[in-house]
Amino acid sequence: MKTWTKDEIRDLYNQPLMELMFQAAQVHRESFDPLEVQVSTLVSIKTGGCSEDCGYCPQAARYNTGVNAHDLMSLEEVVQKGKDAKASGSSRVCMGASWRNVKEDDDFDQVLEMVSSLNKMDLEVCCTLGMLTENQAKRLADAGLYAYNHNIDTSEEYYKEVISTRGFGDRLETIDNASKAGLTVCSGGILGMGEADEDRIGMLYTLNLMNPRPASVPINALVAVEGTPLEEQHEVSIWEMVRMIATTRIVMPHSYVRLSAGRTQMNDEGQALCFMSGANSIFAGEKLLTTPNPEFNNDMKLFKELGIKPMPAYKKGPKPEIKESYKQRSVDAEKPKWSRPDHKIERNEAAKAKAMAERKGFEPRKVSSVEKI
Ligand code: SAM
Ligand code: DTB
Ligand code: SF4
Repeated sequence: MKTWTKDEIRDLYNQPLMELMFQAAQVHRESFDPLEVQVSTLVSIKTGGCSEDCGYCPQAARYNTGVNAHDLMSLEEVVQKGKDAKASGSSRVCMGASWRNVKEDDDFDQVLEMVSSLNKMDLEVCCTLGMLTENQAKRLADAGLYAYNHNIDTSEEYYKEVISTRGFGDRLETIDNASKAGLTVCSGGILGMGEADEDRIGMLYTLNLMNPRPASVPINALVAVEGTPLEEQHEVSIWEMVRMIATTRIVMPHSYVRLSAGRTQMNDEGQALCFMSGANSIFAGEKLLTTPNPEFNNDMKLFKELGIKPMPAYKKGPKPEIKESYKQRSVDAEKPKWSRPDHKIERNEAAKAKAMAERKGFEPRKVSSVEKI
């Protein structure tokens, strides 16, 4: 498989858009049926109260975003969400938790039960739980997990301008841990955080160097949430999304390219251009993790108009077998040493100060799951 240099990716990215789209559409047809799009449902199994300072994220406890925080969902509730997702045509469920990293505790044991229950329903199961060790990844794989989502978000250089509480290197290590445990990796990023074209190119360069490459690459448009440091960012234009999706498709021809957050900002025609340019996966359902998403019926109407069908589960790999060993807590010999660079990012500090001022005089939110900041 071709590994692209940064110069080559830049040349691709900077082509006239019409040419880029045409090439991407051709490449798409070589590895995928362009009339099939994977439909995945997000379930926020633990919401808000997060210790991190990710500048884009409404779930960071330090910003005042009005997110309805809750502790870990019950197994029954997740099973019901899985049934609903399947009934509406999703072949994949992605469970998200607002954690910095996984810990070997009762909550993780419960997540493992959720994974095995959804696997038994023949759904492709994905999790996004923050940083994780190889042993933790192995337990997830044994429980029947198919994919692990862990975004690098942007280039290594721009990452420092968005997040101060964890390092880019730790993201790469987690991705490596997931791969070593046999999980497929879902990793991509966000457009519209103030990054330059060069950062988008740099992000694709890093993803293309991974071995194995991510099986799926989510391209999110920032959902600018009030109270976050990035609340005033301008919406990403549809042309930027199409350019990024087409370049991603050409650089990683065998990966699913996921048209992820930000679809409520796009019209049907814009989304059709994204599918034409190689996007072949979406998150469906009226909510992403905490922010709105287009209504399911609208998506199905658009699919019908375009002649697209939802893709069945396990099209690219076998369903993982469940191994009872997932129940055994690993005495994590390699105690994770995740870094905390803790440099200062002005806009993150300003958003935190604003939140503290706004909360003054009010009862602090009673959320037992709020982690120590
Ligand atoms: N806490 C875990 C972590 O950070 O890896 C998992 C959940 S986190 C919400 C998953 C991903 O959602 C982030 O890596 C980021 O790429 C994306 N995301 C979060 N907030 C977003 C926003 N406002 N707009 C677009 N994408 C967002
Ligand atoms: C991904 O790349 N995007 C999804 C999923 N992977 C976990 C999350 C989008 C979150 C958008 C903001 C929110 O709803 O909180
Ligand atoms: Fe949001 Fe995940 Fe960052 Fe926490 S670690 S603030 S949930 S993106």
